[in-house]
Amino acid sequence: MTILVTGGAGFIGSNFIFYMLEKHPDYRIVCLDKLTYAGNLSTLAPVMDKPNFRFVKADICDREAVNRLFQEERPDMVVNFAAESHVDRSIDDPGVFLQTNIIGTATLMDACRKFGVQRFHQVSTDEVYGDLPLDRPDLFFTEQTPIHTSSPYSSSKAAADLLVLAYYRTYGLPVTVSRCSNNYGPYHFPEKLIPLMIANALNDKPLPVYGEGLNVRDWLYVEDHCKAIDLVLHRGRVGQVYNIGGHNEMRNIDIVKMICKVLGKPESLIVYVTDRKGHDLRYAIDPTKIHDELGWLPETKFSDGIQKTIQWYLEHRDWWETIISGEYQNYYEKMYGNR
Ligand code: NAD
Ligand code: TDX
Repeated sequence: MTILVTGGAGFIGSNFIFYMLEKHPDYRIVCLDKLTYAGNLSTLAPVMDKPNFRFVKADICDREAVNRLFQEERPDMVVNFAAESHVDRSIDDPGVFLQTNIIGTATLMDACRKFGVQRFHQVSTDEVYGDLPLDRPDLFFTEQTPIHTSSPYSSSKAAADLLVLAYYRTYGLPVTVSRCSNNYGPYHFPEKLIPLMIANALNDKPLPVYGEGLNVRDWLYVEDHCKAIDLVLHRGRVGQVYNIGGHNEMRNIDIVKMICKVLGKPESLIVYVTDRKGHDLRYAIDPTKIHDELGWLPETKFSDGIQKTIQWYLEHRDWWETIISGEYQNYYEKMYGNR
């Protein structure tokens, strides 16, 4: 079994590669990644020398490079993590989101049609459903919830989902789609809420909370997401969408205060800054389908997962300090300088 993992030098893709090489030592894993600002080859150092792992630097939009790789490797399955993934960047400059997230997905699927695969799996997001009101805790996103996006990022992911389902219906491509809630864990890029707050707190820098910090996200430990994708690949029904989430809703402000507490930092570091444009209020996944059909349940409790994550950032200071000392400083100044 050869699995092509795109975007494997990023946060979730790298965790997925580690998980799959451990769980299925007889599989060959080929990682295709463009190494954008979010991709980090050093993350994959622990597996780089494994005989059943190969890394290829390429853009999923590059039809020639993608076809060449399919010709060489003839993957049985493709798992597409490659994407521009940060909402704030999509608000600042949507173009590359449309290119990578939509055109890139189509390019990969065209190669799948040309060479034939057992499965094309699209890693999607709960953000395609838009948001839920804060005063209706009884409402959740199911697979039947209409697509209703807010940001250029989520719109590009929704467009990709629609294309994936269209390739199933029109060409019979054996696809699956998973829509997961917010992940956290090791190798999370420090532009995102949890790693940003950990890194800033460790450096005694202000902790920028958007608006009043009352927006709610449904947090899942990254390894639980990887396990769910593995299950969908092996036992999921072709043509189906599976929601993934662990009923772990938290307000942003409570997360930030928890990080302060664990690190022994004062809450006076918190600053309330101008809200994100179009900021989604609440995400909450109903995971009944993946539980009933595939027996998936989240295994890591948030209180344990956040401890493990903070510990990881304490022990891997080099990894994130290298990132935040480079080009990231210009990004940070642009996003937060005048906020
Ligand atoms: P990330 O930004 O950490 O990693 C993205 C990876 O894709 C990077 O390694 C980057 O170099 C690569 N990439 C970007 N453009 C590329 C291109 N054109 N060609 C090849 N590689 C390219 O993202 P992440 O948080 O790991 O998210 C992975 C996937 O999971 C995305 O599709 C995202 O939409 C989805 N998702 C993320 C979350 C979350 O909480 N992070 C939740 C649900 C779904
Ligand atoms: O500095 C910040 N301050 C702040 O208050 C940042 C970076 C974020 N926030 C808020 C905005 C959100 O309400 O925290 C919440 C989480 O923000 P992000 O980490 O940017 O994640 P989100 O916008 O929820 O999107 C994430 O989950 C779904 C991923 O980045 C997406 O790739 C995934 O699809």
